[in-house]
Amino acid sequence: MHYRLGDHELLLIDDFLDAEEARQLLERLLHALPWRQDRITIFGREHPIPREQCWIAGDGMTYRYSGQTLTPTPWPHWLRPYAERISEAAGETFNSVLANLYRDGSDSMGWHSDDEPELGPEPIIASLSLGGERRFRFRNRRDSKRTLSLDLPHNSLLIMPAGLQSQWQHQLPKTRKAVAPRVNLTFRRLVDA
Ligand SMILES: O=C(O)CCC(=O)C(=O)O
Repeated sequence: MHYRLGDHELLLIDDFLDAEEARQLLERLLHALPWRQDRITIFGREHPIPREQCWIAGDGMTYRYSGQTLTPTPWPHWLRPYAERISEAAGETFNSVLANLYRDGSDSMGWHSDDEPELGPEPIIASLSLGGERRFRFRNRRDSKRTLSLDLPHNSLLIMPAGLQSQWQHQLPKTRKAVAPRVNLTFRRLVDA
């Protein structure tokens, strides 16, 4: 499915993995990753982030965002083949993943763009969703009334193209609906890594 966002085209691929493969990958991610609820500082006050996360990358590839410095968990060997398949689908060579765990509807991610300097000027981001379906929203950085909402179902891959991050922000809002835990893997390429 293609969605138009200003000059950009988003691609959402449903049923990206085989059903059994997706189920097994979700189980493995839930149980085998060293999930952490890190803390961020907003206006001088420290808060726990409303989700758990795990930064997966090569040795020494730290990642800074929202005042946090994430030190990498090494690539689990079983995740590598997925990085290769997703790199192929997105036309980019990903070398790192930010994994997010939304335990229930009160976990969320606030408005932001994936525009950290480590990602270079025009990053392509590919985002694999596993588990409970959640709503995902975009808003234009210059005109916040321009928005787009889509639902990200289990086993879908969203590809955000080059150039999108500098013009659009995204968020994963909280929901009052009863939702199953969701794991999201955002594949990234750290430049000069
Ligand atoms: O959970 C999601 O689908 C979004 C994650 C996200 O925005 C990010 O990791 O930058």
